[in-house]
Amino acid sequence: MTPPYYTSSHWGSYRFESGQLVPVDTDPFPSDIGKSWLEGTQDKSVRIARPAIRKGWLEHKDRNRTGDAEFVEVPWDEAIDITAQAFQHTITHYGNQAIFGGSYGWASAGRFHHAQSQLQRFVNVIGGASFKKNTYSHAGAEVLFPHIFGDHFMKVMAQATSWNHITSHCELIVAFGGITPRTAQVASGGVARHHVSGHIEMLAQKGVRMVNISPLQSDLEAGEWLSIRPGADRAMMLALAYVLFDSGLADLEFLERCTSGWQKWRAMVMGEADGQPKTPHWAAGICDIPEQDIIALAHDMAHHRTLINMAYGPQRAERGEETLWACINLAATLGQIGQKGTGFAFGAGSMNSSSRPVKTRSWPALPTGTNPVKSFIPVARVTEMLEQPNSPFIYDGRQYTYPDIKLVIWSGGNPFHHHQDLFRLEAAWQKPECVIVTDHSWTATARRADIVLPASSPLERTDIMMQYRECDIVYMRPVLPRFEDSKDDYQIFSALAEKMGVGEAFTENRSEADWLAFLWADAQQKHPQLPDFESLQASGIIHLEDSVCDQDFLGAFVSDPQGHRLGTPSGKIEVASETIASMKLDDLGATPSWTAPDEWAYNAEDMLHLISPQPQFRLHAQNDSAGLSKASKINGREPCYIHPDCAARHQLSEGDIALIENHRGRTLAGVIITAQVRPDTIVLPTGAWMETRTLPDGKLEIHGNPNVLTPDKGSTSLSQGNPAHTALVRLSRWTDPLPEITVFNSPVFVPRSR
Ligand SMILES: Nc1nc2c(c(=O)[nH]1)N[C@H]1C(S)=C(S)[C@@H](COP(=O)(O)OP(=O)(O)OC[C@H]3O[C@@H](n4cnc5c(=O)[nH]c(N)nc54)[C@H](O)[C@@H]3O)O[C@H]1N2
Ligand SMILES: Nc1nc2c(c(=O)[nH]1)N[C@H]1C(S)=C(S)[C@@H](COP(=O)(O)OP(=O)(O)OC[C@H]3O[C@@H](n4cnc5c(=O)[nH]c(N)nc54)[C@H](O)[C@@H]3O)O[C@H]1N2
Ligand SMILES: [Mo]
Repeated sequence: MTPPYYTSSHWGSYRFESGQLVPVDTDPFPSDIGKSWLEGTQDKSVRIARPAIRKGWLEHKDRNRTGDAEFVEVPWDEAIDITAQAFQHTITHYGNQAIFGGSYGWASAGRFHHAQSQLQRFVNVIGGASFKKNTYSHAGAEVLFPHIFGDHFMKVMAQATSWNHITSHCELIVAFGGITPRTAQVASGGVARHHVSGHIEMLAQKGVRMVNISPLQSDLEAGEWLSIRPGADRAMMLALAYVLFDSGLADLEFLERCTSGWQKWRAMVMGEADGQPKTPHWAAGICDIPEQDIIALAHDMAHHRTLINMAYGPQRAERGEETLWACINLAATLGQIGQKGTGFAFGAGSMNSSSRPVKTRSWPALPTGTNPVKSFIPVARVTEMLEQPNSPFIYDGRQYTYPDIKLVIWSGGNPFHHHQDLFRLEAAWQKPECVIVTDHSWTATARRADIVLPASSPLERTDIMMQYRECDIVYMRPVLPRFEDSKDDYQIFSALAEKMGVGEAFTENRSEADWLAFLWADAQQKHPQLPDFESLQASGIIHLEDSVCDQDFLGAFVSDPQGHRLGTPSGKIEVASETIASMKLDDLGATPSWTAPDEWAYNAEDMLHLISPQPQFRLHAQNDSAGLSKASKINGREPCYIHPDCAARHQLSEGDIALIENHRGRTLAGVIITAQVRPDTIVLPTGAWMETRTLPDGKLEIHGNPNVLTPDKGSTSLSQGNPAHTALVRLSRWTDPLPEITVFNSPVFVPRSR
């Protein structure tokens, strides 16, 4: 009997049957994203078939890394030789810190073939590399939470109020940025059962009031919509707190018992600190929510069991961590933190794994060793690092220095999708001596590399999906043969390590099968109830008892603040922080306040806010060439969503192509007209593969990639997180002939010159 074939991804787990990927039976709300996975993986025109070296670099080491470069295909042994030499050259002449191995991105969900882990292990055995801290997802929260809650971000998130408690006990959900099944399709490390839709349905059936405070109605369809101006949440939060203090509804007992610095916070809210009382009237003029609605909502919050959720999105914005802090302070002022199903949540719908705390379940990971190099960047400071080697930067209150990078290696990530201000990145990208990419597809980043090494895809390998919040373990079998001459990242780094004389240190003489057995043995040690490896292989999927724990965020602390002191200097929730104040940052003080973002449509009338959310039909830029994503495009471009009034003002009709531009860049997107978005806001989801044309008046991105428009600067100097959701743009109809999209065709391959 042939064993069952299962595989898994960040968007779901599948059985492979009659040539199709069928979502596992246990998944109540399978994601659509998987529908195009097989097709995308088999797309010959986007897959990288053989090692390829950019011709200009191969022949005269030029750094002209543009999207339309020509490549020379070379045999593997030559590619490995050249790549190993590039590493060796960098190490010999500049030292290991001149290698950038930060390589952010969302490659495979498998535990072994996780591209970043493989890369990290490789660079560690060759002496280390400069690296990155934090994520594009929530750098603001990662740096802020230790100061406010006194613990590591992941540990704070592990204490989240469980969905079961929310659905059982909550009477009012106030959701900044919504709670949407769109983003809950995904979780880092894999999904087996999607559950957020079920909880939202349950809340709707119970008639729980849900308030979606967002520029986009679909962020919580089942909710009432308060259409807030992007970037203005902090003003609304301050005003809600104002009503609570002003009406005697603030829980002073909670503030006194469980928080530190609340008088400073109240002084900021009431205007004693800066002369501006944060009244609903004041806030209404900023956030565009009527004064009466703010007052009414504050009263409802105080009179109901209320959960305040903030999606990750509003935090990926200018001063995003300050908004998050204000949200925490609002919840503290309400005083319901620690009670059943209420209080504060972060990103309850931003990932499938959010608000799903489990009893400690740790899974093995590929051991990556230690990195002897200490230089790092906050993840989204990559352009600045390349532009300004040896210059200082501030991060979490300390000053560091950017490394002088000569070699960049990226595995399993796509900076020409995920980074902001991509034309600026493209210019900075010409600075290193060598850029190496391993990927399975000719992404915008691969096209801008010197050495491109074809990785196999997750559908072509054996692996294990063990996600820490899931109760299913999937033994991933290859459902396709490895594409053409592609190799696993493990094979690629093994060959490179071998060439550089550290082969054994990298492989420990283990094959893929040995590593999987090794990881499984580690899992068994952590969880003795797990069956042996052969049983895992035979069954393909193992269902464990669901260890979700029903708990409330900071429940233990709130019931006994002295007995369960937090790890903050005060032992309490810091609604004002002396530590942050002592950093003397230009852009963040002792307690959250309001400053308008630098880009603020209120002051610039012909400008519109651009927000660039996660795409409905893809994971970021993955499988953008395949059916599901392609079918959503308009004339081949990513659709943008605009309000009917906005469309009328700019003489745009449904299906037109819009030119969206600002001082950083410009892009072409298809037009969808909907009353679900604010009239002053354009929604252009992220992830269209960047393709540029150089016109007489400058560069044009032709595919609808929002990141040629978004700003590249730290959200604040505390976290230096990315501010992707803060940008102003102009909108007009594109009337010139439409440039053809060619980014889904293979690059041009040429023979090397004699
Ligand atoms: N404007 C805007 N920008 C954003 C965001 C936004 O909301 N708006 N969101 C940000 C966020 S939260 C994130 S997390 C980032 C995501 O940014 P990325 O993670 O960089 O985006 P992906 O497209 O998922 O890139 C993953 C890459 O890994 C490759 N890959 C997959 N499997 C393998 C493998 O086994 N081996 C190798 N070598 N490669 C593999 C895929 O082909 C793909 O190119 O984007 C950020 N950028
Ligand atoms: N389908 C799909 N799901 C995904 C991903 C994907 O690529 N595709 N990526 C995953 C990843 S890596 C991450 S980190 C999470 C991210 O999860 P989120 O960050 O929650 O997702 P976003 O769509 O960026 O943002 C959520 C919403 O915030 C709203 N928003 C933007 N700016 C503002 C603002 O100023 N104020 C308010 N109130 N709302 C605002 C937008 O309308 C947006 O729809 O999503 C995950 N889920
Ligand atoms: Mo993310």
